[in-house]
Amino acid sequence: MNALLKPLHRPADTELHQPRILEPELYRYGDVRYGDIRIKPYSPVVGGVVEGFRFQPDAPTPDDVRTFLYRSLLEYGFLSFTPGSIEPEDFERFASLFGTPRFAGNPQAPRAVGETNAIDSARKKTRTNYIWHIDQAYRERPQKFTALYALKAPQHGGGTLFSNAVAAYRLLDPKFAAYLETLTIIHNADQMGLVSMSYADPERLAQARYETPPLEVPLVRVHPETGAKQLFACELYAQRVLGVPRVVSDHLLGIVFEFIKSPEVCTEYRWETGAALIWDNRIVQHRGIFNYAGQDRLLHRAVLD
Ligand SMILES: O=C(O)CCC(=O)C(=O)O
Ligand SMILES: [Fe+2]
Repeated sequence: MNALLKPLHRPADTELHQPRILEPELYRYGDVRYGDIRIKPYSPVVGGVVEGFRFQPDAPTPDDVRTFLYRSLLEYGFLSFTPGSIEPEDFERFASLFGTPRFAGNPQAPRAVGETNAIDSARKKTRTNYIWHIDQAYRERPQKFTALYALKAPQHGGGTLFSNAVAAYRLLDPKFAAYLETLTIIHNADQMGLVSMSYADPERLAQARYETPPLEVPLVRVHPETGAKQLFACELYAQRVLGVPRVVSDHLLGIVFEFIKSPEVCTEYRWETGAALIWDNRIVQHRGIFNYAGQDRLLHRAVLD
């Protein structure tokens, strides 16, 4: 008899008959301690909350503490620091613990202090930060980390959503995942109008367009430090999958975007004034949530190579 023709009355093989779930090692439940510092999971598969740490601007942060925080960032995807951990004027120096700050603003998100830029609800009219993305995924060398500091958090709403895009990849059927790994896509900074909407001056716009040509990138990216595979295609920048018909490209990207949004791998980070956040763009995807109309929201942002 054809091996595919199986009688249906026998009990189903639950593992073969249902979609994949995440391996237990991707979940974080317990607290981790290092001296006075404690890291609690923010959600089961993405994010950690750092407690018991206070950034001292006048004394070098000990190497072992810095290494602990850095390793934890690679483990949790993002780390949040509770209000009181970092003073607003120390934000850029704090962020420098994880990498070298590089200015990455535009007229809508202008320079704040030093190399940081501001995300200010009073000024920023572009809304591309509310579309799922990986920062600067349209560049040859995108930034590793992004850090934010809340100078003014809205009382209601205005959170930042995170997806663990490594875990999202691990939700895929392995054969399908292996196929996706063979594909490249075009990431285009202006796919959803980020560049066009940021510059009113035609010459500056032309210059910005020239500096950010569409780029061929892998659909699945390998983290250079951990070796983990991340779904790299993101809604804000992905234009098309190369080498397949338009309809296939649309559907493949649609599946990737659906997986990024799986509640199993997502969480909403809720801001408090004085809180800081840093994430590894090689692990997570993120987006803001626009549900705070009429309230002020002011974040300072450091981009780290
Ligand atoms: O507004 C937000 O919560 C997201 C900001 C963002 O995308 C970024 O800072 O890179
Ligand atoms: Fe972003």
